[in-house]
Amino acid sequence: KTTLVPILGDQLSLQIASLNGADPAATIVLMMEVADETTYVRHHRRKIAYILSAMRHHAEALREAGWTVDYVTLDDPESTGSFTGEVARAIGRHDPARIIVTEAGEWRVAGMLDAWETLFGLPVEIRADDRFLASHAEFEAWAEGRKQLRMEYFYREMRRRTGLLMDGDKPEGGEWNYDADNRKPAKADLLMPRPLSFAPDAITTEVLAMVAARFGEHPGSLDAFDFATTREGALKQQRHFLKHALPRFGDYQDAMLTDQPFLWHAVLSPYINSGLLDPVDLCRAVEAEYAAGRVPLNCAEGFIRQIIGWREYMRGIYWREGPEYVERNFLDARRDLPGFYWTGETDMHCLSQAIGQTLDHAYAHHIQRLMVTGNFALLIGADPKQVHEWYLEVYADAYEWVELPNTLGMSQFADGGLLGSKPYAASGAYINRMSDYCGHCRYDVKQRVGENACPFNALYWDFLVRNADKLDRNPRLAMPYRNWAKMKPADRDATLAQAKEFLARLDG
Ligand code: FAD
Ligand code: DLZ
Ligand code: SF4
Repeated sequence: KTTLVPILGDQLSLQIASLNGADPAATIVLMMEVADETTYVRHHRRKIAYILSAMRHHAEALREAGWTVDYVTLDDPESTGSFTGEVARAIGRHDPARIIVTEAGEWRVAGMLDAWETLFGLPVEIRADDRFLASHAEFEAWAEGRKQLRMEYFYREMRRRTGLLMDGDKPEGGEWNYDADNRKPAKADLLMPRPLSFAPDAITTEVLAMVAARFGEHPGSLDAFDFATTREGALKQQRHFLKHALPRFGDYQDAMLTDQPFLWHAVLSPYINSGLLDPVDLCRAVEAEYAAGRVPLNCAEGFIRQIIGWREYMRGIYWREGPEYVERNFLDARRDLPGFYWTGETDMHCLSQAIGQTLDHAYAHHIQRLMVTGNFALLIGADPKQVHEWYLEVYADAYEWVELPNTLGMSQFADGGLLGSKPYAASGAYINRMSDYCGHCRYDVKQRVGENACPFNALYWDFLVRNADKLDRNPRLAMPYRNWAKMKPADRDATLAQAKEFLARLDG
């Protein structure tokens, strides 16, 4: 009898744990395109096209490697539309003795896998996902008994564990973190790197037609789709990044420029999260660039920290906090997310840039997500669950385990400070410092009140005042609250009136 190995859409690696030690002659790999996964939120059409095309290419790669793959397409007329329904049908087709599966990436799907053993009356082995450095138990053990969780300390553990950028038991160069050298504003120039473009092949072309026909109601553009959809393609993009963008990654990590969607970022997250690229291999390749003298330490360290630090840490928090994490709303924020998040049609240039490129490419880089779209949602008091769903929909790299802690925790402060010691709230001055957006905007970033005042300015103060009972004892916000107290009463009134009027227009 055979073993059935379901491989989910974010498990696209030939080394996936569920295939470890398996006998190709006695294994049926099951891959399932299912309606439930494509519609549990209204995913960006580019994201669906990427995932389904990468799945179909991965099925080919598995077959070439000698595996028998049973692949169910989305338009299969018999499809039940769910993972559980499709596994049930596959059991009917193959009569396996057992199921082996790699743990799911999200609570929603983990619940399905947990039910299979009873439901199907078959042994079901759920294996840990060893593409991550820290297992759930290891993260728990690290977090246990600490008064406060901070990414920086977790990150140092991961450095020691992997030996990445370590000089014996000391960090390379003497410091763990070189962020002080990063975060410079950038200027556009002709030598800026651009990610590679991959022309759709026959498989991708077919998927694009299916997605266009089926997901008309979903946001986002399919035009000029140019993602890699194979491991080879993703590796090409990885090499391109190492050579052309990594050498300045750290310096310009927080910079934003008009009509420059990618800057010196890797644009590799969809490939890492779905399994085409291995995160630790990527970090080793980055370390090798540093060792060869081609990349400065601040860039290599900054990049490696994002992956073995932030990425792992977010996953740890997601599983530790449990399925109720999504319900948290520390600031009691209730406003609907404005409609322009789905069109990009706003006269605030920073938002129209960040949202516009998101709809075009299913991509925005970290500072756009955190300090433009996230910051604005935070300032207006948008419902964190709606904000979460928007981020989960619109980015090609979005899976709940990584998106939710970033959005609800880091960006919206809805967990009350588990992930960051203060909310990432900022006025227009921050955006002006890190970008050229304000120079192209109809608003004046230097003004707080009046018809041309940058909306972020009054909203920033309104946010602090509105949430004073929850935030004014935060030592990291002492300075802005002091500045507010020092402001003339008439200026304070005018600022709050300005914010109130803006919010009323937004709601209207
Ligand atoms: P680079 O800037 O080049 O960074 C390199 C890699 O580091 C990324 O590919 C990613 O794997 C990792 N990384 C960097 N920052 C983070 C982080 N904060 N958390 C986890 N990994 C990180 N990232 C996702 O992968 N999926 C998401 O759904 C997601 N949602 C986010 C939502 C919000 C509100 C915010 C503020 C951040 C979110 N991030 C998410 C983190 C980050 O913005 C993206 O990982 C990054 O923009 C991906 O682009 P890149 O590959 O060019 O990254
Ligand atoms: C995101 C996604 C989409 C859009 N479609 C599928 C699909 O049809 N089949 C599939 O196996 N996976 C898909 N995925 C990714 C899954 O949602 C992801 O693998 C789970 O969330 C893991 O917990
Ligand atoms: Fe954004 Fe304000 Fe700058 Fe306009 S002036 S781009 S709204 S920060």
